[in-house]
Amino acid sequence: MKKLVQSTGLAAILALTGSMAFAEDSTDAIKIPTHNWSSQIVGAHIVGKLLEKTGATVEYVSTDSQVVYTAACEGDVHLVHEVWEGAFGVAFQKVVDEGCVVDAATHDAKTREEWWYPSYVEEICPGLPAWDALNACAEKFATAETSPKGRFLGGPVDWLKHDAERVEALDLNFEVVNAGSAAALWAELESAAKRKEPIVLFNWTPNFIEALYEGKFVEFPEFDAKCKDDPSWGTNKDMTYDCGNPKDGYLKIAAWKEFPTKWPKAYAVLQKINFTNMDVAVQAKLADIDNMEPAQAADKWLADNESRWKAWIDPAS
Ligand code: TMO
Repeated sequence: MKKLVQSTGLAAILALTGSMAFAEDSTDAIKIPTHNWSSQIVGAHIVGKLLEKTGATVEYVSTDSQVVYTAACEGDVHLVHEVWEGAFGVAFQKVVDEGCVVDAATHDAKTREEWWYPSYVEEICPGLPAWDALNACAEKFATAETSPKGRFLGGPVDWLKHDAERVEALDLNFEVVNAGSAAALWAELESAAKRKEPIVLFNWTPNFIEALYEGKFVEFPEFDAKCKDDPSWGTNKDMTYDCGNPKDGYLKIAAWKEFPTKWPKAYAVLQKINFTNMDVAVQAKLADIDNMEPAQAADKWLADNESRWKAWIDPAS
């Protein structure tokens, strides 16, 4: 009897150490969010295809780009591979501080999201790119909807750019009109550029737009973390957002806190994925200029970057 108990105990110990040493990734699907701009959607499919190479099953879930951080906190989605500092830094940091999301990796890409104009606008509004040149020519940017104020064409509201707060804090004679989609931004830019009409709109880098148009970002007062929390910081002593967006913003990968233990092999790959500015721009271009479907664009990127991702999925590297 005693012997039996001992050997059962030994078997249990062996089984336990075995399961620890050879922990297999869960067969549950890894849920990857897709958002409303093209590099992100293509990149999501690249990330998905790389995780599939570890044996994982993945599922793509269309998700609001702010709500995604709560969803990742609750484990409803499992990663966010394009965390732009300017748009999502606050939402991301909040869930990292709560301990439910981990900062899995930082891409090499440096990002900027800001008011932007095509180059010919400098002739219409001298003094640009300095932000304080805008008020003198605000009326030239007016539309029927905003006249006599100038129109700033912002991105979809879920990118949460605080443009209206900035307009107020810097006393700009502009009104923010949010585009319903990224495609609507580019359509307005194209039609303005054809007629060389004044336009100032939200844009970012890396993006495919820089391959199509010469242009510049408006230079607002330099970003400082205090600008968004401390009204007394900056030129306006009573208001926050009297500054621009970060110029060298990070691009990070976030993961649900259970990801590393639930899918350890997939997590090791996720941590090695590293996109450059060129990668993100190319991902946008494949969708927006070459009109590829996301999965097809992802296959193209993977075919063109094989030696890089082979190193990312190699457990020995
Ligand atoms: C988050 N975005 C790249 C659309 O600015």
